[in-house]
Amino acid sequence: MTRPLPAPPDPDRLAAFDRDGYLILRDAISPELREKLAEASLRLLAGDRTAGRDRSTDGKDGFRGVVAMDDVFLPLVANPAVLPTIVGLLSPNLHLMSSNLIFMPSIPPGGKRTIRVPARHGWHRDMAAATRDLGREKIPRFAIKAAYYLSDITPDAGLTMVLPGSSHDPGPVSVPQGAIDPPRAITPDLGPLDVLLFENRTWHAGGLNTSGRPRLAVMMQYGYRWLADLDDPALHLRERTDLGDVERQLLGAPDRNEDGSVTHEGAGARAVQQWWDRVNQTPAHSS
Ligand SMILES: O=C(O)CCC(=O)C(=O)O
Repeated sequence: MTRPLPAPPDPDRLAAFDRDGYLILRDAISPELREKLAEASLRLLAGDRTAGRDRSTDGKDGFRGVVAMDDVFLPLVANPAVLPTIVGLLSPNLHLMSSNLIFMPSIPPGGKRTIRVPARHGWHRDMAAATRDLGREKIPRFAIKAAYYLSDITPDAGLTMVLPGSSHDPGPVSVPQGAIDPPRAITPDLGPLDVLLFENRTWHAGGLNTSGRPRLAVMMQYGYRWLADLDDPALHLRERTDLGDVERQLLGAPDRNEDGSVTHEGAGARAVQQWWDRVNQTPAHSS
C-alpha cells in the first residue's frame, strides 16, 4: 500500500528532544479522529473485557494493546505526523512496544489518594526492569512514547507532567519534603490535537486530575525491535491487506522471508528503512 510521504523531521526539534527529553508535535491528529478515538476508548472501558486490562490504584483503568482491540486506533500506528520524528530519534529498526489506553478519574474534593502524595510522589522513568538490570547510569534511550490526550484539556485535567532535561539525569529525582513534584516540573502546553513525545529516561508523572471529568490518554510506545512487546501479540493484524509494510513492521513482523524462512537479523526493519530513505536522505540520528 502506498501513502503520500510525510515531511522529514525538523532537525531543531530532534535537537530539542535530545536536550529536553520531551517534545510537543502540534496538530498530530484530526478533530474527527480524536473524537472517534475517545468514543472507542470509552466503549472499551465500559465493557467487561479483561484481556489486556490494566487497572491500578486510585481508580485508574485502561488497556494495553488497544490497536488490536478496535480498528479506530490503527491510524496512530504509523501516524505520518509523528513517525518521522520517532524514527529520527531512534532508528528505522523499531516497532510498537505498546498501545496503552489510560483512564484517570478525577479526584473528588477532599478525596484520598494513594499515589501522587508526598510519601509516594509517582515520579519515575519508564522501563524499570531494564534499569534494574543495567543500572540507572547506563540506561540509553530505548523507547519513546507518543501520548495523545482525548478528553478536555484544562489546567486541572491531569496531563502527564515532565521534568525538562531530566533524560540526562539518572536520578533519583529530587522532590522537596511535603511536595509531590520536583521544582522545575512542568505540565506541557498541549492542545487537543497535539501529541507529547517523551522517552524512557525522562522523569515524568501523571498530573493531578481535579477537573471533575476523567482524563483519557493513549500512549503509543515505540522502541527498538530487539526490545520485547509489552502488549499481547497482534498476529492477526499482520495479515491485514489494508495495512502497509511500515505498519506490519511496527506491529512486530519478524526477521523472516515471505515464505516464513529465517533471514538475517534486522531484515524485518526493511520497510521502515526504505520508507525513511525516501522521507529523508540524511542518515538516521542516534544519541
Ligand atoms: O498517565 C499518565 O499521565 C502517566 C503515565 C505514565 O506514567 C506512564 O505511562 O509511564
